[in-house]
Amino acid sequence: MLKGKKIRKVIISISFLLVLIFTNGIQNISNAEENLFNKDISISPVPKSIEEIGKGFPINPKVGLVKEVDTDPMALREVKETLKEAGVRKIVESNIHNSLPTTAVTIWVGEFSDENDFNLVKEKTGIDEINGKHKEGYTLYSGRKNDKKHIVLMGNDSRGTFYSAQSLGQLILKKDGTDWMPEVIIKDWPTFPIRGAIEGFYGEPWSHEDRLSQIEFYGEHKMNSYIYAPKDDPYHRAKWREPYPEEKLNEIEELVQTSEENHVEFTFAISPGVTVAYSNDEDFEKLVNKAEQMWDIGVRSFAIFLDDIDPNLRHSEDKEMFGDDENPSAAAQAYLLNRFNEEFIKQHEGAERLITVPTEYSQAGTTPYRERFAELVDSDVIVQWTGIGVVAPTITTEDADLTYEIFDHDLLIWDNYPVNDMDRNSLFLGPLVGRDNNLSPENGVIGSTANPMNEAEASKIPLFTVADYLWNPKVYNPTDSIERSIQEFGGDAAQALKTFVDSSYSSLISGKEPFSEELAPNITEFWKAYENEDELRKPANELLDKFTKLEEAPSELRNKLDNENFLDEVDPYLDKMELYGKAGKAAVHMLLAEKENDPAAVAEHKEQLESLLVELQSIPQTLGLGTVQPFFERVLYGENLAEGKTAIASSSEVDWLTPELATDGDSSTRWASLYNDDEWIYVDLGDVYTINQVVLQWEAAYGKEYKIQVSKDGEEWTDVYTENTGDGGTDRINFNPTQAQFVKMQGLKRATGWGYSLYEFKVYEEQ
Ligand code: LTM
Repeated sequence: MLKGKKIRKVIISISFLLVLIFTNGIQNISNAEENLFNKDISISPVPKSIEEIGKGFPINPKVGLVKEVDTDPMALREVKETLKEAGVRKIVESNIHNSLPTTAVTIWVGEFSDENDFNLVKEKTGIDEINGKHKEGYTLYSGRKNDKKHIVLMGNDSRGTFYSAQSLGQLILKKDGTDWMPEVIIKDWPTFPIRGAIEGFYGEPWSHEDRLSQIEFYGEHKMNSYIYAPKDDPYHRAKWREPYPEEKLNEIEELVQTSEENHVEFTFAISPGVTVAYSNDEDFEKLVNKAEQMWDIGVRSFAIFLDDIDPNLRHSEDKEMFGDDENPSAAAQAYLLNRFNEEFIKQHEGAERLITVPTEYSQAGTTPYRERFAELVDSDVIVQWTGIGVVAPTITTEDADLTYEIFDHDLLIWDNYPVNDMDRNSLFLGPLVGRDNNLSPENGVIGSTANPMNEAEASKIPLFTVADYLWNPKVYNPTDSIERSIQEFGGDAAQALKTFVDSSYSSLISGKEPFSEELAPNITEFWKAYENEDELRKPANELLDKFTKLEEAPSELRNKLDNENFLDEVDPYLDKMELYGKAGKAAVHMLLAEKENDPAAVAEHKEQLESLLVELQSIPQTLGLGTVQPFFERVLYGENLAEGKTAIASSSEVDWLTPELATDGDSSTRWASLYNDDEWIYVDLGDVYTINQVVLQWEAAYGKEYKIQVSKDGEEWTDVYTENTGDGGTDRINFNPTQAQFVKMQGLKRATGWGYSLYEFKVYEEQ
């Protein structure tokens, strides 16, 4: 935690300032004084309002600290750590009711909700009005009175005080080696009451250490919720009836304690739906026993999840009891939830509201199940919802209003971002996007928990942006937020980390590939100069610089980033990135050598490029560098004649998986046929060429047996190649040079029950 703070102190966030000034009228940074330091202020999540009121002052080695008897101990801990880091060696502590310190700098920490106490703080420090209404809110004031400097950290409640301490840790800056406190008034509070993460993915659960570190991270970023629901923790789902063994229980107890110490609500979730008999008393008892086991170690928040299960009732006793209901599943589930709510939650004083996720959590609009579920489930149960779609590209206020109307229960978003359990060879490091800036509890949404990646450390990069959004969605700016996340996480290696994040951005909610997009104009300029016989050096050097960035970022990260877990998690991705950089350089050098009529150098670079491409292929992890592979292919095989050309197919599986998507040059889009063996697709090259190579980039629905046929008129077809043992992936097919305008993949036998599906269908001319 300490290290994180140190890094934050030197963050430069001019863009943050711009966000404050231009995107939200509430915020106001006074520029009455020419003060360079305001450019360095970076608080994340972005506060609701911040006003700079003076030049700031240095933090002396000896400071006073005034607290209340019941000042939040975690806030005090944070303040003391921050002060220690700021070089404070002596803290003169006193209670507000005792004699006050006479130090040059005094820090006041507490809620000061008693009127007399507040008046005293006012009189001594000069703080005027406060923001006292919002839960978890705080006022942070730093200024001067009678030659003394004061920092007031005043929470509206204990969590608010804790958050004011977190903001303090981010405010103190380094100025010529001195720790410097800017003079500001911050009035801040969260928009969403529940903000956090749900460890709700399939696959390898996080380690105990990962979880401890996550919980601290949530506290630092003003997230207040962690839902424990790893699908592949057997005691959570498959073996839900069994109590946790002692060792696991001890770990969970430590998680609960750490959560408390970081003002995070630990929710224990159980997923009994795979095997439970909803009406069975013994099953109910097992459920309650499991919850009791958790209660005894300090858990106060519970969830029963019913996602990804058979929507039909399986047990005869359930069929008997609920079979006649208008929606038997909803009735059975409501029975179990309400019984647990009544007989466990309501019987335990201090228990939080029960949380659930229904079986139909991602559909658009109403369904008979949803209607019945809404009608029957106790009104105080919180319902999780993923937005429209399991991984919702957007979540709008309209979606929320409609879903709230349907479920008629408070909604808590289960945001399936940045989860990558469905694509274990990709990292989703980009910011949260597509969530409406105007979404708020007024739309029935009381918060959101983001489902992260199996890679815990790497998840912190996008989770930072989730925290930013949930605290202050109105001013949330994904580009600015991810920038601040990179600065914080990357520290000295921030630049290299940015290159890495920009190459691992793509996800199901954002098709963006920033590094690839940055590279695209360099590639275009390079080819333009190459083809027009223009001076190639300048565009070549610019392109080489970009590839050098890719090549060098991994070693810079490995050398400068003090985060072994992260480096382990992303190791193969870094290897791949380095290879891309090397291959890119070899490709550029190959073409330069060709222009310089140096066949020996061409051969050398070509061989190097080919062997790097083999190495690249051997690493299954993927990066969001879509423009790079076509560049390599063009260098080696010439232009893809099919790109952008008309494609015709025998059928499309659905109307949006059209044939042109196989010739659009974008390997993330695809054509798919109906589920028949004899389906086909052909491309019209627009003219007759002498061709000798076809590349088929298959989706999971690939051809086991197929032919490549060519034609000059699109009517008479000649076979040039037959495949009898296709294994999917990428098929690079060479055949004798032949003249053709039309090139066809004629399916003979599908490999799966699906049809044929191609990301790309490429055709190359003889070199
Ligand atoms: O989203 C929900 C409610 N359930 C599961 C998650 O456990 C899983 O991690 C995500 C992403 O694969 N999809 C789900 O359907």
